[in-house]
Amino acid sequence: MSSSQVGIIMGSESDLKIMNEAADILRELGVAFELTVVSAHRTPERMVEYAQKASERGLKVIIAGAGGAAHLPGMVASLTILPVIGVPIKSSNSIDGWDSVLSILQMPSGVPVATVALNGSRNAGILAAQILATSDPALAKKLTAFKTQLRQKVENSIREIKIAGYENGFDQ
Ligand code: RP5
Repeated sequence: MSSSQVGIIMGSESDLKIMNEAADILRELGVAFELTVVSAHRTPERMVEYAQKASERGLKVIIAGAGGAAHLPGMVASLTILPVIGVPIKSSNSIDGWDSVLSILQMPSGVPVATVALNGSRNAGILAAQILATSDPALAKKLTAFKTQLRQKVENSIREIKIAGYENGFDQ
């Protein structure tokens, strides 16, 4: 049994520079996670074993990142009923990121992958935490504080722009 709630996997070590943003936000929110490389094409048996054992090992959500012909998130989703969040990566073998996006996004009916933006692994981490927060009030509180910070940041920028002399035109 793993103590991790979220499994972060990626097709290659070269994806880590993007996928570490999911790890960072989960760490900030105090969510236990594990992180490793699982390649759909280069280690297919490892991928099948990882996906099939994820639930019994205690994971609740899987975040899977891959670039190019990005089959990892979809194939993992086909092997587990855990929610899978897919992160398309603009990798060295990717045609401007579009191949990664479409490979992960365009799943057939019945096998969903929650696809975030290209290189959007921070959002994948936040979404994983939000899924866990539906049954974790302490985590829900942290996420509410996180969203409040986002709002305050924008409110501060609105004030600063006004102070800089620009007309607001929409005073609340
Ligand atoms: C994909 O191919 C990986 O997810 C990675 O984004 C890309 C390139 O992998 P490397 O050749 O850098 O190992 O399978």
